Amino acid sequence: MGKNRSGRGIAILALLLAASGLGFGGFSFIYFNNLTEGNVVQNIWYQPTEENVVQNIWYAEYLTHQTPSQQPIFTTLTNMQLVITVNTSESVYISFNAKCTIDNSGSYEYIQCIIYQNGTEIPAPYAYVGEVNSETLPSLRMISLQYSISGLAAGDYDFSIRAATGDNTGDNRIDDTILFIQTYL
Ligand SMILES: [Ca+2]
Ligand SMILES: [Ca+2]
Repeated sequence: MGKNRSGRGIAILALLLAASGLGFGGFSFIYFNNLTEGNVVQNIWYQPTEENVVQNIWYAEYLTHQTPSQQPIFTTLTNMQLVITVNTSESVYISFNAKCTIDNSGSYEYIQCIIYQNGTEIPAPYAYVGEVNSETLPSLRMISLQYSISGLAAGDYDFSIRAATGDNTGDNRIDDTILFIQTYL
């Protein structure tokens, strides 16, 4: 009997926690898993990171909005240029984040951002955000651009983010630009 009462207590507690919502997210999640025995994790894939060790980090930001050059001219965004040193066997990880406001007042409008290595365009991946379905009101678009390069010879490298705007009328703006680069082994 004692065992049965205890079991009901746990079940009721589980229901209360589940009903309490996100405030007890951790607990309700654990109890929910216990109650749905039909759902069983089959496999988990996980690549251990112990073998990849960060060597150096470079960081640049510019948190004021700016208007990119008109396409097809791509110019370096303010502060978005880092000269890094790559040592023997190191790989490079690049991350660029930004917030774009496309004003959409004209015909099709967009902002495109490209990574440049020593002044040469890296063709892909690039970031491209623009209006959808002939929007006429401003829209907000987030950019997250990541790239990893291996096999570089040891030496200094210049990485930059250049952008262009396809813009007929009204300024399309890019804001909160952050460039993060790390080398790793
Ligand atoms: Ca438009
Ligand atoms: Ca515009």
